Amino acid sequence: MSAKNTLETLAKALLSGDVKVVDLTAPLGPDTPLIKLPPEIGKNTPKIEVHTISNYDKDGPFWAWNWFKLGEHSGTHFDAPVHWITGKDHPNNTTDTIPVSNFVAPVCVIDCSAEVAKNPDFLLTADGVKAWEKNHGAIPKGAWVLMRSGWSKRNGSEAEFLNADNTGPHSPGPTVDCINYIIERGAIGWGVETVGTDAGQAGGMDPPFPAHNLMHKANRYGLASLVNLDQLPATGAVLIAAPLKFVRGTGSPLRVLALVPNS
Ligand code: 23J
Ligand code: MN
Repeated sequence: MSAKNTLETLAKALLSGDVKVVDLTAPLGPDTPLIKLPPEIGKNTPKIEVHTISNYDKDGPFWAWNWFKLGEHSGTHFDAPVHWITGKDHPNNTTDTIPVSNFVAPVCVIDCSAEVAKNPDFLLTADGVKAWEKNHGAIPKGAWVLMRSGWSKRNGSEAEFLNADNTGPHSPGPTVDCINYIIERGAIGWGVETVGTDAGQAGGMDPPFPAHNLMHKANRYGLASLVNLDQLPATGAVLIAAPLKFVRGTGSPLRVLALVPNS
């Protein structure tokens, strides 16, 4: 099929509902849960603030508008390679310079929700990814790989979402060998339902925070705090994830959408 026919078919399918648009984005506001790093390892991102400029009043009689204070890594957000020291010297590693062709890509969804329901510290391994590939085919070069964990059910409560105790946060994520394997397959990025792309206990891995350390070292991307992954097929959807064009941005809140065949 020609590219023109492909797009005409897509446009018709969007209008007819044969292709659905699924929102993978959590609500963004002052109640959005934010990561809490132990103060010994670094500073934290500030609470989100929204301030009124005018609300059809003396400050602007016919209009309403607000301004906000927001960390780059807040809510459903994109991690650019420059976010991590291992990715700092890559070309086009910031939100304003990443080639936009990377913002529309096929997506593989690995369902770990049963394992995570039993164990909040569940880690997806390279063998886990290979077992998924036996059922669904090889991860195509240039695809996003998303870990479906069911964790977004906790997104309404910061305490449940962070799930921290005196031994630190307990939430699922990838092992070092999992990330090395998806990089080898040519994945463009790694996305999760949790507050960051790494597991709660990933600070103790070697290297620490492997999803950040290794993906960004390979000039690849991350997506955190995704929702509605249970509405995606294992393969066959297209992800649209375009961060704001922050100049030299290390990441950005964004609207993440998936184009999904209506089953
Ligand atoms: C800074 C330090 C550690 C982590 C993170 C940020 C994130 O998860 C993030 O939002 O990129 S783990
Ligand atoms: Mn981040």
